[in-house]
Amino acid sequence: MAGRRTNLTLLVLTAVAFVSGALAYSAGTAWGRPVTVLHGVVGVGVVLVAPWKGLIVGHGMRRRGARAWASVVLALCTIASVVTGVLHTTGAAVHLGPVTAMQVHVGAALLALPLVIWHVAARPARLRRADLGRRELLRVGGLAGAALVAYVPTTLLGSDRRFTGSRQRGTDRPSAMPVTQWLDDDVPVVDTRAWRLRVGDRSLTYAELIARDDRVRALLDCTGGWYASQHWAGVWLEELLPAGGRSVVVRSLTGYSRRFPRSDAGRLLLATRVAGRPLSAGHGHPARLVAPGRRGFWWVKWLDSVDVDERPWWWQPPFPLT
Ligand SMILES: Nc1nc2c(c(=O)[nH]1)N[C@H]1C(S)=C(S)[C@@H](COP(=O)(O)O)O[C@H]1N2
Ligand SMILES: [Mo]
Repeated sequence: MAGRRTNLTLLVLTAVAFVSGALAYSAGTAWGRPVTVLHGVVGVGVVLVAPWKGLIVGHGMRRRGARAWASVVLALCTIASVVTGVLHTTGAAVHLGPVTAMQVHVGAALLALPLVIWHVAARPARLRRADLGRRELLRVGGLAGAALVAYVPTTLLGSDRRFTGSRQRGTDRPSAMPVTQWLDDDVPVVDTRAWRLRVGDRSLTYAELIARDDRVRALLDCTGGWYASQHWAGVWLEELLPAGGRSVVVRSLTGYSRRFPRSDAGRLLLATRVAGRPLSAGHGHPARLVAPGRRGFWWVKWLDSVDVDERPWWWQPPFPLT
């Protein structure tokens, strides 16, 4: 493979890896499966193209010497991301000391992102008409086929996983379910006698909420790579909301918040209990949101307020920032 074609192929693979990775993080329901598979296949594709890239890098290093440090960091990030992707997928090592393989996977990719942009801007690969011809399509098809074939065994090794890539931990045993924060929230200690949940201009006490007994069995699937299914109880959000509005914003005492379509309120449970017992501090005491079909980061813990307004639900960062 010529150098220019190798670089173009890697660029396309990298772009698809970033987009499918971000989409796989958003996916909660079964439409996500092809996205996760695509993400894995693209990762294998990067590994297959790596030897050719190695040749190009060898030439470049001899010419540029020490100035190539940013490229070295980019290469290390890419290797770290691919290796941890394989470790998580196959289950070979889900934990790496204090961090998970998944955290390193995403962290390395996020670190690589600005470097990729810099790298492409510094050495733009020009597209030629022949790049979209029959021969190139055959070549790309061959690469895709080989990547797919190589990807299948890794999914068999990791066959106890959900389609999102997550492994079961603590189903029907809330005490065995991990306590997870998106980034840097601390578990707050809440005095339920003083605590109030504000919903619009209503103020609800803990006693009022725990008296409700709407139930749902729902599966929490954290992007950190685990999932658990539990029996949750509380009150459907719809029962508490005023009519109208386009979206509902659910806020935590910590400031963490997510916005939902108003039409989802009938499927969102404001939970005070799990497996028949009040929530533990770590799992959201006094009350948390249960958002069936959505990834864990939507399940706001330690509720403080709920408001309806006219903004569209997507008027928020795609992922939380705290
Ligand atoms: N307030 C608040 N709620 C939060 C988070 C957070 O950081 N802060 N993390 C979310 C994420 S990423 C997940 S996976 C679930 C984890 O719920 P658990 O700790 O009860 O397992 O809580 C969600 N709710
Ligand atoms: Mo999560």
